[in-house]
Amino acid sequence: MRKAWLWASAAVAAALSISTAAQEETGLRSTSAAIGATALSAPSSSLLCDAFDGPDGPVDGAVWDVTSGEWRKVSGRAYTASPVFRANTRRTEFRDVDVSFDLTHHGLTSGSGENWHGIHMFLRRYSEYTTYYVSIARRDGKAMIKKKVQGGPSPSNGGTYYDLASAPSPVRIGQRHRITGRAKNNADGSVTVSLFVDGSLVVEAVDRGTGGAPLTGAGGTGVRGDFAGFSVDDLNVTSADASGGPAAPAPGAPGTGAPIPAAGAVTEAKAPQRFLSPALADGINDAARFGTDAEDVTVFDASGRQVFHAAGGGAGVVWDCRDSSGRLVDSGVYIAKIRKKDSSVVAQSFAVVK
Ligand SMILES: [Ca+2]
Repeated sequence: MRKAWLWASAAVAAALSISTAAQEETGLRSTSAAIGATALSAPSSSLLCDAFDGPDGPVDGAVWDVTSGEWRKVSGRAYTASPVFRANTRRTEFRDVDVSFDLTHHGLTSGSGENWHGIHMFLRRYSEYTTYYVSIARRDGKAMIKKKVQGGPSPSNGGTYYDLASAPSPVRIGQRHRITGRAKNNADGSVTVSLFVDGSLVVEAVDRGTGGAPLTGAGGTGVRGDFAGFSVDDLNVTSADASGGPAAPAPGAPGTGAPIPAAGAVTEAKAPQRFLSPALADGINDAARFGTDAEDVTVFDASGRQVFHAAGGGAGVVWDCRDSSGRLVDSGVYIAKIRKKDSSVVAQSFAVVK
């Protein structure tokens, strides 16, 4: 019962607060505008659609094969903050398609790491060794199109990555963007792979056989994250037979993310933080700081297990992401039940990433 209450009452903010440090490190602020606007075409036929609605919990295992990490539906969006996240569609018949989804990048979950850490998409994924690979937002601020081919001169997990094209990524941390990846065969046997953000073409590559034959056959698609916290909604795979840009996104979906919230007033019971990165210990989002209006705070993990409880005593409760034994909690979604001075109870959710 307690678990049911928690998930039913947890009003999960769509826009988590932003790690300024992570944003600066990624350089995403300084990225330039998209390289070209593209006319929007009429919606194509939908081949696969996941709105991630329904009860909170794991994403639909009949649709998704999550081979690494965790992907959870919370209030109708799919969240992950797993350091190594891989989710592939079980269906693999996608050839000339647009793969579109609503993306909010909540920030990188590690203060240091490789340039390629970030959020990516698979297109025409034949296997973990052979796929087109579209980097949507990387630590170094780039969007990139790559191809992974089995074997090759410098194999990584059984395949070699070849860079096909790159450009600055327009994806901003804390804002919602409509992402579309496209793979399309050409009459001459080459394959064009494109990335659109909010309806504009960002980067495109024509594969004429880099590292091996173009991947002209049908494959799966998927989403990948490396040390990134992000959420996804309204994923659609549509036929890319129609020429032109991706189908117009739903009104209000792209680029309409709420502005970065200001720090909450110190009396506000809820903490201004939503996204906690305690392992970094850099003073930014290391702890949830509840205001003095919070009489006491109890924090539960996603399974309903209590991990923390404290009374404010007029000074405000601080949860430093540690459980009662002092151990940093695992990465995941946590719910705080906050009893206010007027005895009313409010819930607040947090994504903890280490
Ligand atoms: Ca949804």
